[in-house]
Amino acid sequence: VGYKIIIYQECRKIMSIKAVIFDLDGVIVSTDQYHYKAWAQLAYEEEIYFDKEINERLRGVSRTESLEIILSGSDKQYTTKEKEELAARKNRYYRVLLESLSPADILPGVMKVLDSLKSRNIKIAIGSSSKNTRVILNKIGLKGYFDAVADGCDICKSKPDPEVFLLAAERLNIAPKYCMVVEDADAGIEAALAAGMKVVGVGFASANKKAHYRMKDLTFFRWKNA
Ligand code: B16
Ligand code: MG
Repeated sequence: VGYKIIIYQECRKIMSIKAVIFDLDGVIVSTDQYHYKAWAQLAYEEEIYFDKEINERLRGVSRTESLEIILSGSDKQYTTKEKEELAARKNRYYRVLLESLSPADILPGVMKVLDSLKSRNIKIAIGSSSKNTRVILNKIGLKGYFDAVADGCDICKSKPDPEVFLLAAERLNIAPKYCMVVEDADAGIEAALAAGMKVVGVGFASANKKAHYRMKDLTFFRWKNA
């Protein structure tokens, strides 16, 4: 029944899994600062207050929901069409910033964990809210590397809804209870739990006590065969 995994920080906990579903932004690659810059530019142009604390609330949340959070700081009423233009404008700024992305931006410990999973025949997938997932995977040289990709283009309901992770599991043909999610966002932790999956909180979400495992980054992963 898959491999047993012992995670370094909590060696007493052992579990069987057949697949690991990775969030993208903040887990595989650090695009946070690009999202921040692009939203900050938009907020500046629209004369809406925006800071790093507000930005934290956008982590793992879809583009349209992120825009709603930012617009809640404005007195102006925007029409649906105007909101679409704002979201598209932010994405244009973001895509320009993504141009500089390269394999060097893959976060510490990621490649080692991915390779160790592959060598143990544990399936790997991406479960991301981002509609730019394919562009990002391409830029960091991981296009075609995952057994399945489910992203913001495939789903109707963004995290904390479990849809993206359930879709990734379905594409892998593995039952949710055998899947483990790696997430950096509180919304993603909620989504993984709602999907009935195990979840590792990394980075920002390493403070989230609802996660089954928590670690600063993926360099803390340790594996042990069953
Ligand atoms: P896009 P993840 C999420 O990606 C980001 O964390 C979040 O900040 C962003 O708003 C969302 O993707 C949508 O991104 O504008 O590229 O469609 O963390 O779920 O991989
Ligand atoms: Mg994320």
